[in-house]
Amino acid sequence: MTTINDIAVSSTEMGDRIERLGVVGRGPGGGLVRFLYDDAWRAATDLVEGWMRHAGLQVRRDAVGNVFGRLPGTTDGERTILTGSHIDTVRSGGKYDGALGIIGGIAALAALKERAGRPRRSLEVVAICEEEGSRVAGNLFGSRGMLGLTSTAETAQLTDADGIAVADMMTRVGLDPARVPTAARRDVDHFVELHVEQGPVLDDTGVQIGVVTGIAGLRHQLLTVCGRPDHAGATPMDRRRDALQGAAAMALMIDDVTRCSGSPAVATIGQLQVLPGSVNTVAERATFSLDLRHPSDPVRHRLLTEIAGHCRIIADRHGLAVEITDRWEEPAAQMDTGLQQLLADTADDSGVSWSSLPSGAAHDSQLWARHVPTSMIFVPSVGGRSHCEAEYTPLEDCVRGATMLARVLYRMAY
Ligand code: HGY
Ligand code: MN
Ligand code: MN
Repeated sequence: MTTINDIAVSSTEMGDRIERLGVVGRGPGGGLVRFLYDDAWRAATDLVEGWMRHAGLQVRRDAVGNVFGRLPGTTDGERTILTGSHIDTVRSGGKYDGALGIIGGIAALAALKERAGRPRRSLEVVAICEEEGSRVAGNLFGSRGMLGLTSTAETAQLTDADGIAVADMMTRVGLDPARVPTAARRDVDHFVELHVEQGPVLDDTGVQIGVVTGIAGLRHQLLTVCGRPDHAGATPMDRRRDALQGAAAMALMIDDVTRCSGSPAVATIGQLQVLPGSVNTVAERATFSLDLRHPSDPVRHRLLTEIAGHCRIIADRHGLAVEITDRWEEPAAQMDTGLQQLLADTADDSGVSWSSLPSGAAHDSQLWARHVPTSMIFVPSVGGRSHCEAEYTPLEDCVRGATMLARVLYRMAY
């Protein structure tokens, strides 16, 4: 009889795959740029599809481009336990965010097939087509597709910075936007995601595995500050309506308000555009993004209301107008307590150290958790670095995470 300690993933294969996927989309600066339906995305999905086939899984792609590898079950074969993560990256991203959950998921299913044979319940690994919102503000587009939360109409409306509609991107990679609704699934019972922590907790404490308790909620906004263009040399300082100076005051205020609220509130301004963009013209318009997160939805909403109020006061003081547009909101999510316990017990039985921790980063699991019992396994991120080329997790930790995933899936499906 198989016991969980008989189940282990191949370290050589995982190491090789992390490196191979880790160069697909590598830009001149070194980081990865692998955006929804671009050439790197295409190459990456082909690569992982090949690995799924090599593992002897039944492979298919759905209508939005999610790639699945299935290990069919025997007695309860119609229902599925799904694992996986996203194949896309942020701009200049690292090679572990998302990729580890796919590579680790394939390794886990391959190990289970080899060591334990066919499961009772079907197991699937998925390379999710999009999570980051890097190319279009379609965050979690792949998981939304599987959950029936997107539509053909949305693919016509959503465009990238060059005005290309998702529908046209899809056609270019051989997907039919009219078929988007067929990506919806009703057979998924659980979602389990392996991911790098992307923060410093596990690395600082030397704990091997994180059992995720919940995921912070977030809102993305676009703030547009409007002033008046004037000559940089001839306009006295007291006659200016400088949009960038207003935006800068707002940025400092947002940092202050968030710090005063205390941890775990976080606010990030990652994008700023100034128009007309001349060195010698006072800024007419400054547009910046705001990413604000907190695990308590009411606290997040209160902070956003406070920030909006201060923005209006700053705008008035500078003779400016400010417009705030909501781009995306994802409420906080709780991971399933039964699955957290199962993961903790499995770590104990494997002699692996673990601790419970919340996720500050957003994940596909955040959406899945509203629909099916969901859990996340974290492995350490060296220095807590992520969303940059420096993102790194030693192979030994990646292998340990994938082995924990395989053992948890074994307990759930066999
Ligand atoms: O933004 C996030 O937290 C995630 O990495 N998409
Ligand atoms: Mn990310
Ligand atoms: Mn991720």
